[in-house]
Amino acid sequence: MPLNGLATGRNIEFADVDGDGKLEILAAQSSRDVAEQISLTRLTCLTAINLDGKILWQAGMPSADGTNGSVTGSLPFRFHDVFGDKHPVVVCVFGYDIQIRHAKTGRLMMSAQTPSTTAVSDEFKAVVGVGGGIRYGDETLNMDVSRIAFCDTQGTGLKKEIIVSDGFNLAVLDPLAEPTLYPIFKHRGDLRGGIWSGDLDGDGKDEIIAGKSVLNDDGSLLNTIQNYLPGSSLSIFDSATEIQSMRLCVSNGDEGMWVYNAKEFVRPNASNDHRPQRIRGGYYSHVVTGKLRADLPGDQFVSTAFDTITFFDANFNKIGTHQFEGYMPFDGPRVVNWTDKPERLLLIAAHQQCGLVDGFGDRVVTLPDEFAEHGYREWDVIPGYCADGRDALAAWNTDVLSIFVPAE
Ligand SMILES: [Ca+2]
Ligand SMILES: [Ca+2]
Ligand SMILES: [Ca+2]
Repeated sequence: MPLNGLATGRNIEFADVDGDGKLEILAAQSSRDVAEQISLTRLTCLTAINLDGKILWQAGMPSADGTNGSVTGSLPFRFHDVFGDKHPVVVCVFGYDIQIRHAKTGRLMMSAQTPSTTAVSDEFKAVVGVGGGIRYGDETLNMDVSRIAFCDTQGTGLKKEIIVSDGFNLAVLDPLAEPTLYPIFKHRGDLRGGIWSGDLDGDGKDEIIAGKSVLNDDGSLLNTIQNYLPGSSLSIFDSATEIQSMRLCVSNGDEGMWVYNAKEFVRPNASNDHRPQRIRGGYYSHVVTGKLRADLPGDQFVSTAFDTITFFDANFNKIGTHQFEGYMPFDGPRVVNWTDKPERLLLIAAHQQCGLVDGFGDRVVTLPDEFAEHGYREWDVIPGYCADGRDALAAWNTDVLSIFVPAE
């Protein structure tokens, strides 16, 4: 399908936008020119497109040059069932306006100013540091939201609350609040990196991990992840089985990786008496998990480091490494359900020659020549796309997006 530059980088979400059972895409654009022209910050255009390339709706202002982005990372837009009524909506932030849009039509259902930022103390500046072009956020304005996530701090059983963050400020918004989208609580900290929500202490309400901060369901600070420095990745696994308790992995540059029992973070003074498992020797990216090896119990874990992929068993013992010279791996491998066997395969790099590899690091699926012909830069897995539940692969550049399914 044609993309016509409407997606900047990897800012595409696959979703059944109109509820007819077939997938569409949401493509987000960040154009510096448009941002300057109509006073926006990150997201400048959001387009719902079906897989024939027909535009269903568009918000913001499209730019002919979608590659001229002022923002290279992820843009603030998400498809989610915010009202818990099985009618998902699109949550997006244009400039300092957070919006909830009707997914089928793009019609604006509600909008509000993004929450105000919290003033920064000198103490906070001293802790966070000033190197590497890091800024604290504009002290006089509202949040320039860079991330959207969802949580359930009220214990409703559905993730209906919206988390917004600009990297230093975080707010949890109630979509049914009066006034509209009013914060339930706000938090200030070094929140750069991913946002996770889930029940860490078993009280039926979500805790939130954002950057270094571990927050209780009422917004109070439970703990700080000291090893989580800028550039680290955080991976959290809550699929507990007999030999796997909930794990929290912090990979931190040359220092290697720390593996914590995530539930330790909710205990008082946990950081003093809890010793994480330390994995040395190499730089690790985001960790993924899946059933990769039939000969080993439980699931396995995988992380990439430059051109090396490292496999771990269910207890985070290293079981193998494999080198992929010449390929640029993703910031974390992708687990793919591609064969009729229970074992999953891995997508390591956006490179045709790399193919799909198994839990031993061997290439078992060769990708078609079309991958190389189009020079796709962005790839993703579409979970459960096939009628039999198997996944599809999507690959795209600024002009065109293709979806690939297993051959048999
Ligand atoms: Ca659809
Ligand atoms: Ca909880
Ligand atoms: Ca709690």
